[in-house]
Amino acid sequence: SSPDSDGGTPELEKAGLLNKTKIAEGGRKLRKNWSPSWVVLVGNSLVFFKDPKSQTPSSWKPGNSRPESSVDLRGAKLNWANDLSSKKNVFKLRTITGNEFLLQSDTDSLIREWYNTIKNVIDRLDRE
Ligand code: I3P
Repeated sequence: SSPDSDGGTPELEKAGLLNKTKIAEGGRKLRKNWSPSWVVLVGNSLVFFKDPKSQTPSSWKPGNSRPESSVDLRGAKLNWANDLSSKKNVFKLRTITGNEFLLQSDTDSLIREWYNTIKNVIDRLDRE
């Protein structure tokens, strides 16, 4: 059965530090503002926290820190987007509500892992 088939706590799939910028809100283009973000993939959601390095150690314990924002992956689209940035290793996540994010890491293996993991969740939700 799937990890959350009993309606219990969703399984944490992945967490780590990525560079992030939002580039659209409800289809409306935004000015880029790149910043490091602690990204957590849990259940059907991608959850963004402030960069833990910019906070005191006690303020970023999982139960303790409030997410900055969270993205529902159901119906989302994921695409490599190296044409949308001068940075390398960039992908774009577009939610069903027309919010668009770029996520980036200088580490090739790390960004590929994130891309594949998010893609798997989106594909699983598409099949439901
Ligand atoms: C933006 C900033 C971004 C850059 C963006 C610039 O300038 O340098 O880092 O995106 O390029 O407009 P500002 O700080 O003045 O807003 P990338 O790093 O992703 O290239 P863009 O306008 O070509 O997207």
